[in-house]
Amino acid sequence: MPDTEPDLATFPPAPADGEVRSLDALIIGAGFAGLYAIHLLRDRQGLDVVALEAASGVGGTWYWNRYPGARCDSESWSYCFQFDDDLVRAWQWSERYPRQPEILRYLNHVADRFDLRRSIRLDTRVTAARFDEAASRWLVTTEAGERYAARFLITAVGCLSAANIPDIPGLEHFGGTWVHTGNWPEAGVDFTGKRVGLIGTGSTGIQAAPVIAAEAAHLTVFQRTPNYSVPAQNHPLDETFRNRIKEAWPSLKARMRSNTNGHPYVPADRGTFEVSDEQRRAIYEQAWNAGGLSFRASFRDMMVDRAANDEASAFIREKIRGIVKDPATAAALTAFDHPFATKRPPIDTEYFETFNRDNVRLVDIRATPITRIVAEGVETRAGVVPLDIIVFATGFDAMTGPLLRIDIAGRGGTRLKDAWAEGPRTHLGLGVPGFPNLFTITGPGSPSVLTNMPVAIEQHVDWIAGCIAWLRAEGLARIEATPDAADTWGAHVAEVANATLYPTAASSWYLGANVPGKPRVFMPYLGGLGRYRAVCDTVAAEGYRGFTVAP
Ligand code: NA7
Repeated sequence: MPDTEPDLATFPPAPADGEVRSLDALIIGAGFAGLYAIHLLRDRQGLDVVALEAASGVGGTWYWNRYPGARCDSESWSYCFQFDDDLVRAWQWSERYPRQPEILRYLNHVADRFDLRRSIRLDTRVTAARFDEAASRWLVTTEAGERYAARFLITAVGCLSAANIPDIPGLEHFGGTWVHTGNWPEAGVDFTGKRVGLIGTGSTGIQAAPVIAAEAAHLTVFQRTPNYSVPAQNHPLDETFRNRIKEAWPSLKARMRSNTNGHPYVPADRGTFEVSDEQRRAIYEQAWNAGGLSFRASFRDMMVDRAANDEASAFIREKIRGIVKDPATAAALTAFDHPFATKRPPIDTEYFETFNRDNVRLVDIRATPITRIVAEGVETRAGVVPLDIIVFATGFDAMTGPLLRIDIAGRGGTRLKDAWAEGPRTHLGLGVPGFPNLFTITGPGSPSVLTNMPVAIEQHVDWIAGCIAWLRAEGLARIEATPDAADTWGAHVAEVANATLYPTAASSWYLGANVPGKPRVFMPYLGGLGRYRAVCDTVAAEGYRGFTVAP
């Protein structure tokens, strides 16, 4: 439910039957990345640009993820566009962590404020893109058969937009309703009086469980991997706080742009064992009470030293055991198999407290695996759990999934899915060898999901727009990442990851390990957004080192 209904009359018209609509740049997606790309390329460079968006409204992730409890884990006032100070001043965030409808309202506001809708075709899913070498153009086809030819193809498809629906036998026989959180119906789902099964305990499941439990007759949470979570400590924002942020904005913005993570908090520069046991405990307590993702920034070695990480883990385990009253449930919730934060750590609002409710039960599917879905509900080795609704909070085919679900063919007809059969291969997560003039916003190999996303997105779009402006100024028609540059960058991404604890989490989506058959490659770049920005700037300043260009 976009809060502002789009005005259909202002839409770019569909190409007529048989027509191939010619463009300077075609953008796939109208979330944060697509919206900003339209603004920069159309309004600052005067390019003929269209964005094609599969959804019926703008917003990307925030259009689709309408599940109960959906919220951002970055602080509202930092999770926004920074390119326009007037926009920053104009928008009032109501809570520390914004709910999905508020972010969607914000993105609709941005679309209106910058008059972006006239360049967006909604309900238009891109199915294929093929590079025409003779004309140096991308030929793009949509599900409805519309055709476009564009000099530049820019994917703004998001990192977490290809829903992962597990292949559990028997789903088609289920007598109730099932839904995936990343594809939530606009009309909502009424849980009143219903027996609900929630499969998955990542960030999404952990946000949804307390809200569903409060509405449903009964909730069964099916947990495969116990997850650490730190309280969000969400609260409303008042005028005084908002004014303080606005006054300090120039320095906060500079910090977010130069920081490792794009967030406003700075990771502490102290080692876990450089302080006394009492001091360490006090620091964890303070971080727990402050809440949010910054818990992992309370010591500099938490993500590189197993013993340091174990200390943080032990603290969180103890906290959870202090909340959950039933000892068996508490034990199942804290039987962690990976170091803290090596899988994306959720932040929650009363997730663990939810298991103290009479109408909530945890089923540990490591102990009693799901065998199949039957008409009455979910069958595990311990018997059938009768259900009216199954909610799949089972995540996404992350980072590469949204790109590979489009049939993209580059030079010589090489398909992206073949080029990436062993895992993604990119230069800076921005360009792909063999795929000229294709730019991947927050693609695999860029810091993306390990940062505050809008900051990473702006950096990418700024760089892409700068590159396109340079190509045009130089009279160049093509740019393409070299295989050597992609291999060198890929090796660097792996080397940086391997120096941390992140790759030790066996089932992490950062590694592609949540999707059966997906190559195990650590996809996001862990070198930090500030450092990455400097690398990208140097590449540009040196005439796009690692890319070849052609007239
Ligand atoms: P996640 O973090 O990938 O979590 C998915 C959850 O679903 C996780 O607990 C998985 O268990 C579970 N899962 C996945 N497949 C299955 C099957 N087949 N059976 C049982 N359980 C399964 O996705 P989210 O949507 O929560 O979060 C995605 C990101 O959005 C998040 O990290 C933030 O960046 C925002 P597993 O751990 O794989 O054993």
